[in-house]
Amino acid sequence: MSTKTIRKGFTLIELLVVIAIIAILAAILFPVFARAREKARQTTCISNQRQIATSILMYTQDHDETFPSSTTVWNDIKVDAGVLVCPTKGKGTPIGYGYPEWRSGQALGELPNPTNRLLCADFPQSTAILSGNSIYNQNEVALRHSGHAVCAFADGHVGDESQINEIFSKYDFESGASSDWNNSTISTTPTGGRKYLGEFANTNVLLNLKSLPGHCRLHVECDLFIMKTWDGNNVSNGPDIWMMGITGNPTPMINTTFAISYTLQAYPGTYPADSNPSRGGASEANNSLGVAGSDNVYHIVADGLHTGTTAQVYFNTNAMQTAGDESWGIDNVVVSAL
Ligand SMILES: [Ca+2]
Ligand SMILES: [Ca+2]
Ligand SMILES: [Ca+2]
Repeated sequence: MSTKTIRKGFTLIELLVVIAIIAILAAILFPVFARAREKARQTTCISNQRQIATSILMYTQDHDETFPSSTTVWNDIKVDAGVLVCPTKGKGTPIGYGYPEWRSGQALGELPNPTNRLLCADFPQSTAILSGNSIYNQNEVALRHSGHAVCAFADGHVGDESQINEIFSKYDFESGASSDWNNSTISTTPTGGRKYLGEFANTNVLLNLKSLPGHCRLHVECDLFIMKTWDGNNVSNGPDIWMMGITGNPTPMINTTFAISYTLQAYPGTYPADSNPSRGGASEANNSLGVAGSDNVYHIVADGLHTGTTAQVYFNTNAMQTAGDESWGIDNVVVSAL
């Protein structure tokens, strides 16, 4: 009588193969599940922002077609608290959305192209540095939905964007100055190795912008590097005035002085009206650039009235000493047409 062994269970190899297959399937499927979940959250976010946009537009209709102030917008629009939560950001952030500061008090009729004028967008934090959930620039829009931000626009439509249309020019000079600039002098900071446009003493630096979208004003931001012995409001070896403006406008957007080797400067005020402590209002610690003979970095923000498809922004000084004595440069220039 022959006995045939009947196998029970699996061999170790079979078990390992099954485990390997499960692991491979899991590796393939888990990212798909994560993407599907994120897609669902994004859909909720789009629905939230559509309600917010509708509420902002209803408020606008009730207030002489004027957009709400960025300081009161979240109270002005009457939406359920849950609508203000971006599901990707989570309930820990009660207001997940930001309102563009530059929309404050603007008239609906002023917007040349409502289809690309922002009303609301994913915002990185629940309490903004300046005022409650206001967007001041591109960096304050959070690209948290698979590299995109959900944004609502002034015509009521909602889309997902990787770039805000209202911000069209950004220059960091890391690979030189583009032909938009009349001067291509690039230097590198001793500390941090930042490339910037400069250094200059009495150079009139011009930025020529073309093919601008329809707008009523220009918003310009830059990091201004003030280097060596600036004399501020001192009439001896000064005043050391720095200006930024739009060519053709009667007054510059910024007209101020900076001091490193004198006690008083006009910034953050205007020259000649204001006297403030030297090196005050800087956006970084003293000497963060490591320039021999001291330096300060100022984050300059200004708006100027402008219409038309081309514009020229100027950055210059008034009767400075030589670049060996005192100099300046600019970095991270962002221009928005609003
Ligand atoms: Ca740079
Ligand atoms: Ca000097
Ligand atoms: Ca001087």
